[in-house]
Amino acid sequence: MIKKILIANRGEIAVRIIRACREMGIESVAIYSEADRDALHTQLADEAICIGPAPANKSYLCMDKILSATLLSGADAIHPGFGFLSENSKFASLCEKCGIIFIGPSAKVIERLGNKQEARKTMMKANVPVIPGSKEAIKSVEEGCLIAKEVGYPVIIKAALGGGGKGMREAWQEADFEKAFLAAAKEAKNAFGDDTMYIEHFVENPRHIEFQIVADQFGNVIHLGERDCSIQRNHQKMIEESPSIALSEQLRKKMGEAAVQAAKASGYENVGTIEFLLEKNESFYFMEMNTRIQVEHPVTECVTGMDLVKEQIRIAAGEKLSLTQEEVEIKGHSIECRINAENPTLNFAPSPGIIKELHLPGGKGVRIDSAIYSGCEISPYYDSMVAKLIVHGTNRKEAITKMKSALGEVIINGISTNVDYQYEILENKDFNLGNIDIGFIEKHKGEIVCS
Ligand code: MV4
Repeated sequence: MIKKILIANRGEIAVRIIRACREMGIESVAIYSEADRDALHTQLADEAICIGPAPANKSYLCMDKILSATLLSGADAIHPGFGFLSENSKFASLCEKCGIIFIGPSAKVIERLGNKQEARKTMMKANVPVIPGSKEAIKSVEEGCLIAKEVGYPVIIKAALGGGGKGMREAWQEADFEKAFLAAAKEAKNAFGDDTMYIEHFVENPRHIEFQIVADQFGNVIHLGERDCSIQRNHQKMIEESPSIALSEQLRKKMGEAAVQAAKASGYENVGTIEFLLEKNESFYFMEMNTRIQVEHPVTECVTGMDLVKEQIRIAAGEKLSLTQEEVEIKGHSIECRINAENPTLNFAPSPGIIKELHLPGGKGVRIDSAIYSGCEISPYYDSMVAKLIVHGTNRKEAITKMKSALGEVIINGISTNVDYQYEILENKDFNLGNIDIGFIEKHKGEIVCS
């Protein structure tokens, strides 16, 4: 039994978790920084504890302060949300040592999957398709150069501890290899304190398709279908949808089985996401596994009718999965637009400030996950995502229409947002045809101008 949960996060995801707790009759404890005294999550939780100054490394990333707050409040468990400490194996391990339930997989599993090179090896052993590339970590530029030739150009050099695009370089021919390798390794050493590198063949113009999996403590694993997250800019996703129109029922089954296999092979527990690259010829490859609840989880909730945050809590409390794979039914089509405090006409520069006037849409099949309110301040210290607008329609066309209608209603005055930019994407011909891949934003930057 879990009676009280400390939420080690802020913003909309903290609010999302507080709501799940309330519905389940579980007490919630918020932590907040000095910049978040008036934040919605601080106000909505049953209790709130200030844990330090605005910079995240003085508050939301301080493991000792968060563990002290948990023990002080008498919470049984910590929900880490996403970002911050959510995929930090040391934090999960400290929770375990303090007798606090970490709502997520074990520290060991987080660590193993956090090393992308190790994860690759685990997947190869489990017969999950991986991108052709090096079998082991690269020991020198010379060795890397030989392996790149074997793998075949273009190649991509990646940091074992990377992710989100850091410590990563493409090399299109042998003459570029050394420079790319050294640059990637240097960036990795700076960002992660480790420059273990590996090489993969560079997949051109793929889609980013990810599968939601759910695993209990008894080895039961199911998948909840996929999300197409190809619409992104600088590794920041902008629009996510489920299902992906690129998948036939047959391909969905094949990729879903690979995702379940991936989770089983890594001893996974709780909810997680298997990221794949999907080529036009339907070849797909494991890229990495995310060991947290994700920003875009609501689109999966819309099409499956499940509550993934409640499922996380039930699993952490030792309950069995509430359904079997056969009972999972994908209904209709869901799209999420991330609304950010940023200025698309100034190269998406962050736009912090006070929201002077606010109107958010509603109605059938329209969902808002947000922590903003009229008069609230968007702090420059944290992520610029201020709301998620999620719609659910009977098919993709209806979902797009609904999203345009909902975006058209949004009023957020006082700061700049990407709402108009999102609207333009939804009007784009290729988007409507489903002609999308990870290069979409770059390819259409001349047409989607937001003037
Ligand atoms: C790749 C790739 C093409 N080929 N690996 C980007 C972030 C990191 N998770 C891995 N990434 C990529 N790995 C191979 N072998 C292209 C990307 C990539 C990407 C992947 C998913 C979504 C958006 C992306 C944007 C640029 C590059």
